[in-house]
Amino acid sequence: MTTVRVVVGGAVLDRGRLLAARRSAPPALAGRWELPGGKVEDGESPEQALVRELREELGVEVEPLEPIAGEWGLRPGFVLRVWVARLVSGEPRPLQDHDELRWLEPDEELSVDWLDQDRPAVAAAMRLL
Ligand code: 9L3
Ligand code: MG
Repeated sequence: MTTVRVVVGGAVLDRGRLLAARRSAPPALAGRWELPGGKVEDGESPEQALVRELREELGVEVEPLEPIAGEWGLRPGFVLRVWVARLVSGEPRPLQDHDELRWLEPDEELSVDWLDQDRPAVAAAMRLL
């Protein structure tokens, strides 16, 4: 049996803007922008993992709302799935793995260098703004 591990990303929306996070690690990904998140651990749902990851990485509380249709291959054995999420409380700060955060307006989608795998979900999330 092959188990595919899910990496969950959050399309965090607040006041008509989408949160983008610039990775500081690992070196191969540093400087590229992503929808923040991380690996779903055993026994967790993707939504639970997203809430945990964004608490750890950004110091915020979010409420996952709905998945964006689709999944995108990462390195072998890992796929990216993305949930739309609402910022519930806190001001995001780059506590781990990121060195810059930006809230993007609808016309700023292409103003940062997104990781390739994140681009379809970013486009879908921007259509929700
Ligand atoms: N990844 C890609 N796009 C994303 C996220 C959150 C993660 N939106 C990739 C980068 C890493 C792997 O997934 O290679 C695991 O992510 P993390 O646990 O280092 O955040
Ligand atoms: Mg992460």
